[in-house]
Amino acid sequence: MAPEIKYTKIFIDNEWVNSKSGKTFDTICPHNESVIAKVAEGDKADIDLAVAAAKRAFHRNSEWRLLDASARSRLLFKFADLMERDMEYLAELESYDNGMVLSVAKNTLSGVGKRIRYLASLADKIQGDTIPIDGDLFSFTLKQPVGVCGLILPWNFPILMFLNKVVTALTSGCTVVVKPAEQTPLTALALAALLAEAGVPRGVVNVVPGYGETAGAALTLHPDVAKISFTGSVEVGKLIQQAAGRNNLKRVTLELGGKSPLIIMNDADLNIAVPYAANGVFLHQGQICVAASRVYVQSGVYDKFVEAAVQHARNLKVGDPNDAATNNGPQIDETQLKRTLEYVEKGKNDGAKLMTGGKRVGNKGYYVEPTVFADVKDEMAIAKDEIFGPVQSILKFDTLEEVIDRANNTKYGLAAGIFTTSIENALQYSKHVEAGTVWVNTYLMGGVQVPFGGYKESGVGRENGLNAVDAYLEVKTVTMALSKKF
Ligand code: TXE
Repeated sequence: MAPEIKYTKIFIDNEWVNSKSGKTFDTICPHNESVIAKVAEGDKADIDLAVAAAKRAFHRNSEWRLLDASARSRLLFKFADLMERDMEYLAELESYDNGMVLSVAKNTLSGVGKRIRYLASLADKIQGDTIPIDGDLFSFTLKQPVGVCGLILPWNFPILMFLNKVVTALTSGCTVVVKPAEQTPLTALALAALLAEAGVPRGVVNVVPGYGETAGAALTLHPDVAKISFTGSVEVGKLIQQAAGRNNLKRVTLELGGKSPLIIMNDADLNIAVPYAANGVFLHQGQICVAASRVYVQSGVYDKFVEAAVQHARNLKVGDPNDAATNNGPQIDETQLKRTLEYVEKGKNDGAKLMTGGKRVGNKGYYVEPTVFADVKDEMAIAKDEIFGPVQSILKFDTLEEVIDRANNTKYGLAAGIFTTSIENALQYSKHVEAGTVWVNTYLMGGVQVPFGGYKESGVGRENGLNAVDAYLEVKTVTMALSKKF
């Protein structure tokens, strides 16, 4: 049975409102292409109202600004409790709106309490320094929240992305306006309701569903927004930096795409490497920014690896996200379905060997077969571009030296992996590969405790880890004259 849809309006000042224009947009179920709900379509006028609310809530005398830092933590701990209470419902809603396989949604959500509590616990550890400045002076620093933050979310992991950004911003003492992706607005609205239930004061969290070119762009151009944190495509990431440069030099954190190289050495244990490589690119139908979308296999194990990878892909069951036996659900929308199938055609035309998959499954819902290409060459589109679909591209290499250069020959730098039993190989690769995350003999293993972000065009800044809050803080130096040396 479909989960109940409780919230479809814009959330401003802890109230549910229609869009100023009265417009709505459809959110579509990727499994069967049905309209799940009509959602209020925010644009510039609604963003203006939401930013004004967030600005009021950030006033120095507001309830939010006068809260003790430890009280901010406690409030977010309460939010974690509420999320855990509603875990089943939220997983079902995420799966319904996004097409995420239900077991994957449940698995993703099983760690959210820990994630929120880790980030929230940083609130009263935000400390400045006292500094031994020259002269009869005393200097100290204050770390202060940057102000109103615009948080623009992608559709691939809507709940997780909401938490990484919103919880960190609130922990830092900022107020926020969230613009969820137009494909997946529902869970962000459900989480806003839980934050209000946890006791977040009016205006601290505002959620405005709508399109990127309207609502999203208005947020990036708003003079009262001090910072944008964005996860999405490189193209839009660049637009956001340009927008920041054109108006008030907003602080910008960007988590963008990738074309992550996974290296399989001759000495790797293939029993482990094959399933990790497959999971790395097929989990969530390949709609993962760190997807292992270039698999470089050393010549000594190349044929064996390809054979096992093809077998693995063929065993994956594509189907209804609610079915317990399903491994792969649908792509998010028709655009991503077409994009994936177009890349399959490009791969074939460029001369890569299609080993399995490559076709749409059925004609309702945006399903694609898990696809494996062998004999892929570095210059082919399927080796260069982020496909964001279930397409494994396998390339051959001879030496570690050679493959490090090839792995780095990309505009991206989000993640990388290596399977090897040699510590030497692992360390050389980890040092020289240009990527924000490197996995050794594993893949996709993450945690809120570790920093996450990209080199090169994969992004700017880091999320998570002990320094997660830094991206939402300004450092203020205070210097005082004293009558004698302090
Ligand atoms: O991303 P967009 P799309 C990559 C992936 C995918 C491609 C396109 O390769 O195939 O991007 O996906 C908002 N000003 N990733 O089109 O457009 C938009 O409304 C302000 C990687 O969905 O970048 C949505 O909320 N905002 C990725 C968000 O940006 C704008 C996750 C992302 O949408 C805007 C998703 C504008 N001008 C896609 N235009 C990852 N890094 O995990 C759009 N938006």
